[in-house]
Amino acid sequence: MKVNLSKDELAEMMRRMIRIRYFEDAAVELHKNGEIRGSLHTSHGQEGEIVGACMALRLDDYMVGNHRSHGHPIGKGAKLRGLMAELLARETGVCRGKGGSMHLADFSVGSLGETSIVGSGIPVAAGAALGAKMQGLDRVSLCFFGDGAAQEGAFHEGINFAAIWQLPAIFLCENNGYAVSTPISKTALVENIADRAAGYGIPGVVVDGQDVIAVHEAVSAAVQRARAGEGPTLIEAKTYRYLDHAANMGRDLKYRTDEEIESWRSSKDPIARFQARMLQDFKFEASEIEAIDAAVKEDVADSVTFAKDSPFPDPAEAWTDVYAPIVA
Ligand SMILES: Cc1ncc(C[n+]2csc(CCOP(=O)(O)OP(=O)(O)O)c2C)c(N)n1
Ligand SMILES: [Mg+2]
Repeated sequence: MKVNLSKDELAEMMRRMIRIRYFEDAAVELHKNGEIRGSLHTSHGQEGEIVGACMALRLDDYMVGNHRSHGHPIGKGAKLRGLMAELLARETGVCRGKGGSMHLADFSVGSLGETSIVGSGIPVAAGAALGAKMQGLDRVSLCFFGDGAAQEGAFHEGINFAAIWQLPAIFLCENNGYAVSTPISKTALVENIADRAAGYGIPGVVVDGQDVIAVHEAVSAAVQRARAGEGPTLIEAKTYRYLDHAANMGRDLKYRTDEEIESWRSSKDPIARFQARMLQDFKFEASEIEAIDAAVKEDVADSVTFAKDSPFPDPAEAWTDVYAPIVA
């Protein structure tokens, strides 16, 4: 589906991709210093599919992430201060410092949350889509999950449920080729995860995840179908993560070569590719892109200052906001 994007929308695509990249660059540094505790999964290399998908959604549409999900709320339009404060476990974080890197949720942009349980977001997204349908809202629900998650039982149950109820859901598999150190060739015999859509009676689409516009067009078509009451779509974005599975996790496993990583970085980087198109096809001036870049750098630096200046949560409130109140 061809989408006519305005110059402002194209600029916004670039802005959101580099917001993710610089935000995560900063997070990696903070993790190295020991200021961010616990594990940190980054999406360097995957910014194209994240932003292409999120920008096909409305602000009030739902989005569910996974363990590698700093980029998803940023792609959906979240402000950086609350996200960075959450990574640094501060009271001003989007989950008041009690969630951390793997549990960002920002309801103000429809980001329903993330969990570290691989595959668990798929039924949650189906549930959000069911809720929208039952309430007569024309919202859609998009779930990001990895190629590893596509091998979990929750994938089958969540997608089949959404299919039989014709729910307004989009299931977006971020196929980055690996689940930690296990290549997709060892976990699935089908060539494409999207081929499995046929088993649920829904459309399956494969898209180049390094091409932000191609992803945007594929997801826009799925959103249109979903809003029209025609049910879910399974989209597989072929992509790649540049860094280790998580910070300090997996470097010694030697499951992929430096050459492989370098070839994706040098010839398929979603930001560099889109920047080239902005200059050649969309007639941006280099100075316009530089201005976006400089503003994002400032915004990321501001989020770090804000987070560091914020207090930690009061230990007396350890249980506040953790459980939903029981309604009799
Ligand atoms: C149910 C479950 N099984 C195993 C794990 C351990 N684990 C964490 S991330 C991960 C790999 C997930 O791979 P994929 O879904 O491809 O996402 P990616 O990390 O590549 O983005 C695994 C196995 C887990 N957190 N939850
Ligand atoms: Mg993966």
